[in-house]
Amino acid sequence: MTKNPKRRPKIGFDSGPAGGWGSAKSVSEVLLREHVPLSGPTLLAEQNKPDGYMCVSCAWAKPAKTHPLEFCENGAKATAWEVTSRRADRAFFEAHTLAELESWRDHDLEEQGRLTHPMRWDSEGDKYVPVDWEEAFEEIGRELRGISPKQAEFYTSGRASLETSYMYQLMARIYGSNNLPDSSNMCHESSSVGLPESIGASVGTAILSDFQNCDCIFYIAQNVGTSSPRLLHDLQDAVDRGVKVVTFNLLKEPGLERFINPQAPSEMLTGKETPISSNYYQVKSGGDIAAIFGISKALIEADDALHAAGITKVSGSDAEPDDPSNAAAIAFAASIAAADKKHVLDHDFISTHTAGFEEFAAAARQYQWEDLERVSGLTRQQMIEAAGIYAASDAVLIVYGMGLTQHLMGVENVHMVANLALLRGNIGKPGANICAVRGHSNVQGQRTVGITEKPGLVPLDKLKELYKFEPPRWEGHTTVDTCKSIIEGETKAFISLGGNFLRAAPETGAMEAAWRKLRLTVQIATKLNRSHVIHGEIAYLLPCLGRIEIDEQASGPQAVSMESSIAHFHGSRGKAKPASPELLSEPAIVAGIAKATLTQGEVPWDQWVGDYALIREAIEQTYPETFKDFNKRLFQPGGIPRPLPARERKWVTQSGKANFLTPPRLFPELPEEAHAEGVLHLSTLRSNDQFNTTIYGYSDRFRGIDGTRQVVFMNGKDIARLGFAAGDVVDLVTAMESQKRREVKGFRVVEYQIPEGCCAAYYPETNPLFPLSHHSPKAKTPSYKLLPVRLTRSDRMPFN
Ligand SMILES: Nc1nc2c(c(=O)[nH]1)N[C@H]1C(S)=C(S)[C@@H](COP(=O)(O)OP(=O)(O)OC[C@H]3O[C@@H](n4cnc5c(=O)[nH]c(N)nc54)[C@H](O)[C@@H]3O)O[C@H]1N2
Ligand SMILES: Nc1nc2c(c(=O)[nH]1)N[C@H]1C(S)=C(S)[C@@H](COP(=O)(O)OP(=O)(O)OC[C@H]3O[C@@H](n4cnc5c(=O)[nH]c(N)nc54)[C@H](O)[C@@H]3O)O[C@H]1N2
Ligand SMILES: [Mo]
Repeated sequence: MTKNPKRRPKIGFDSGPAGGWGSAKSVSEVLLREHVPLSGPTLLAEQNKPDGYMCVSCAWAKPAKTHPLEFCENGAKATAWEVTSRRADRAFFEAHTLAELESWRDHDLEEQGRLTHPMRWDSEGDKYVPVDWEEAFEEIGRELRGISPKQAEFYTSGRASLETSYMYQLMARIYGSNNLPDSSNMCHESSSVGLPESIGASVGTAILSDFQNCDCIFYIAQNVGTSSPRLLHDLQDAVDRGVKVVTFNLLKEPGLERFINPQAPSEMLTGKETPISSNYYQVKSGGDIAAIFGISKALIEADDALHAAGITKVSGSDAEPDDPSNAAAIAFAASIAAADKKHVLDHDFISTHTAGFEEFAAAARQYQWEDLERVSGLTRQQMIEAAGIYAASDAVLIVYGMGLTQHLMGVENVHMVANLALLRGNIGKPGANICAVRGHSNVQGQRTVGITEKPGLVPLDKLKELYKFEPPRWEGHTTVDTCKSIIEGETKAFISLGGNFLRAAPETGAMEAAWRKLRLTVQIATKLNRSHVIHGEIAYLLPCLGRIEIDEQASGPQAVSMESSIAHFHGSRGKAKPASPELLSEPAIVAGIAKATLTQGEVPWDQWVGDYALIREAIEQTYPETFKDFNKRLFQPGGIPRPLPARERKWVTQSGKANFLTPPRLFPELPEEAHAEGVLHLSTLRSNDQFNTTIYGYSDRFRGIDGTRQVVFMNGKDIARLGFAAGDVVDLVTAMESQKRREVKGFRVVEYQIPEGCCAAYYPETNPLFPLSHHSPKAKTPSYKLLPVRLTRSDRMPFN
């Protein structure tokens, strides 16, 4: 087992810019540590190239004209992690019981390397022992046939290809289940619910050229340097053109402040940094609705003032609003006028294209600045300043991430993003759109080909016609519903296409206990994780090929495909030698389970596995408009654009218009105990040395942390007010639903630039704190970015 890092934790060092030598060093460290074969660097050169493989890390776009090396620090780490020469092989599983492995850390489990052979848990020795593939499929099929389809869950992490995902959802539906929870339920589900209501689009509307055509970017709640570093190139290019990047984030994130392009030798040698954010507003956790209301209020009241003065078209310094009661609005209107702008709001757009403006405007006018300031954590001046930049720009691109979606009011956050865009027609024109930055590399695409618990989103009649079966029409389980059903003992079987559900989901304590009572757990995976070492009565661990590996089938080496954050489909060809000859591809494993389980439906499973082009044909038949000429265009440079009606200002909503949707309040209602003295709002985050529950290492160089992940970032005033000092060790206790104690122990206090009343710590170490009920009521996305907690002095030293 990998030993605990012996180096002493280092905290608070200067992190340096995003990219730069820190990034280069971090990449070379991981290549060495993972004993990546010499072909590794050559492999990296193929990443995200038109005919290469799609990165297995994030979902950022693959451009038509690529950089010489189209990968980033985290893409390189993810590649090294997959093509590592380390192996969790027969000898490893012979040497360790699962009871022993349960005490290992996330990092140490995955660090053992790639899984090499199919396994079944042996209860006598408490070990995973080798099993024959066919035997495994046969027993899984028998078990699934023995329960009601409602008692089975088919989870997907967002990495599986379009081809595998299409097969997987088809298998689940022919079996009779819509229980298709997926990682996006915990991620961008608030967008999947909120954007259709606002603008009739289930995904963001931005494409890469919007970065080239915008004259301003509002960058909200996304940590680009860590989570999607390749996007930094697009931001850098925009900044070089003079585009303002206006950032709203809970933390001061160094990756959002400055960047050195690690692929530009001159920048590396001279240390030339590009400042990313022109304006950086630190909002409180959950403060974005108030912040955007503040900006909207400034805009709407300035517009009102101009109208009151009879000035609808402003030019030069004619703007002399005659209602002196609102000095700020007047000053603001004058500044707009000085900038020679025609209007503050785009009234033509609002009247032609939208509904609900009056209600929204009335709410914005009504909110008091003091309330907006208190909830957002920003000053009135800051909100007016941001509004001024917004109004002075012709094409504003709004980019956002998890800091908006993972909230009780995540859907309302997304509505507010759309409201802001609609005020000035910032949607459906070059440079102006909404960019929802996705996480997993195919999480968006899986939804596109039918991975969803919502039957209304799938062309069920088409599936029925093509495959001759009666699809289930009932609403399936989201991840939160799945957790509930597992905890209540309703669920009997959990099939997992990748991922680490037990670590990623909330309510870890109750989930781990209930997980052991499942009748059947089947894990299709590349590396060992905690969702495998804790397991059901009958447990299979089925190793699969990774996307970077050559996938040889009857018709030759296969390609697969995915959808990027900007709704383009791309082909991907594996280039590396498989980690073990005993691995099967994901499509082959899904087909194996399907054939052993299903008693109805006509699907050519074997032909599909022999030639993935046939699966793509089936996808095209199911979704003819979205996947027109799919096979022919698979490797088209820049990808196949998916139709996005909202980009053309076609609003596929009930009203046929884009809707201003007014949130009922500024901030979520929390139980009374959450307002008690000493309670802080915890936001859970990622470091740049992890990919979700995959922990590459213990360094977060951006935030100046090395050698530990057991830290809690706090405002200096809160540290003092609560009687702590930086470096103290504390426990975190959930300050809601306290009849059940939820706590995590041994976290070092780190002073950080974070608003008072808020604190932050890493996920997944903090997941035991989250009550299952603590999620957006509409999207069921857990509120991972705001949980009331208390801090108490710890009797436990940090684990690492
Ligand atoms: N290196 C790395 N890359 C990744 C991943 C990873 O784990 N590691 N995960 C992938 C996945 S699945 C996803 S979904 C994406 C996630 O990528 P992000 O969307 O960047 O998600 P987080 O890292 O959780 O951080 C969210 C950011 O929101 C800020 N924030 C938190 N709460 C609030 C709030 O209430 N308001 C505002 N305005 N800001 C807030 C935090 O300070 C943080 O900067 O990244 C993907 N890429
Ligand atoms: N507290 C808190 N919790 C969160 C979040 C948060 O911000 N805070 N973020 C949420 C978000 S945004 C997400 S997306 C989820 C992530 O939840 P998941 O997607 O379930 O988790 P991952 O950590 O991405 O899964 C890692 C595992 O996937 C397997 N794997 C890797 N590559 C492959 C492959 O090619 N094929 C197969 N079959 N398996 C593979 C490996 O075995 C690895 O151990 O977590 C959520 N949980
Ligand atoms: Mo995600």
